[in-house]
Amino acid sequence: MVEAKKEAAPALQPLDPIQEALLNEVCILVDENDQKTGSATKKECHLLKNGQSLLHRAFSVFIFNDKGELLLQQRADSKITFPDTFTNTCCSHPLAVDSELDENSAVGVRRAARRKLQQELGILPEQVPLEELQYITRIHYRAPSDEIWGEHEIDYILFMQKNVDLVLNPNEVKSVRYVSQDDLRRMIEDDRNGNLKLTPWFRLICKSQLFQWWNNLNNLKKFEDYTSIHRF
Ligand code: DMA
Ligand code: MN
Repeated sequence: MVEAKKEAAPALQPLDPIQEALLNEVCILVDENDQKTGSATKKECHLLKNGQSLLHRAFSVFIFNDKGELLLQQRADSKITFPDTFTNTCCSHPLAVDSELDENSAVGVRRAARRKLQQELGILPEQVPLEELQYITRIHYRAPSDEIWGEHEIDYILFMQKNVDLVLNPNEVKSVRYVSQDDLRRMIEDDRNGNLKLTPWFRLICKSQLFQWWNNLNNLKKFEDYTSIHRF
C-alpha cells in the first residue's frame, strides 16, 4: 500500500480570518530617511526573516479628552501582532494609494489615521478634521512580536485633543480606557512587573517624550520636528 504523502507542516498558526484578509493591504516601504522605496503587502512587511522585517511607514495616534486624559486601547486577541496588549489610541499604516502617499504636510498619514480611527474605534471622520490631527515627529524602531511576526517602522506621532464618540470594533479592540498621567505611570510599573503588557512602541514613546508632550497639549507647536527621525 502506498502511504499518502504527508503534508508539510503549516508554517503559520491559524490566523483570525478578518485579520488574515487585512494582511493583503499594501503598505509603503521606506528607507531609513523615510523616502519611499516601494510597496509590499502587510504580510510581507511583518513576517520576520532572520529576525528582521521590512522597514515601512506607520502612524501612532494619541487622543486626549477635554480633561487631558489619554485614550488607551487594549488590542484584541485576534490581532496577529501584539494581541491583548495595551497601547496608545490607534496605530496602523498608510497604504500605498495616492491619497495616503501624499507627503504634503503628512496629509497621507493623517488620512490613514482618520480611516483607522473609524475602523477600529468607530470614531466618525467628522470628529477627526485632518487639521486637528497634529503631526509632531517621527520615530524609527523595530520590535519582534513572536518568532514569526514583528514590526520595523518609521512611525508618525499624531496628537488630537477632543471628546470623541466610540463604537469599538471587537475584532480590533478588546477594551478602552482613559488614563491620567498617574494612571499611566502605574500601568508602566505593572508592565515592568509583568502584571500587564504594553506594546513595545508605546513603551518607547512613554519612556522618551510622551509626558513632556502631554504636559503641553495646548502648546505642542514647539515640539514639531519634521526633520529628525528619533531612532530607538
Ligand atoms: C501598526 O499598528 C503600527 C504601529 C505604529 C505599531 P497595528 O498592528 O495596530 O496595525 P493594524 O491595525 O493595521 O493591524
Ligand atoms: Mn507595521
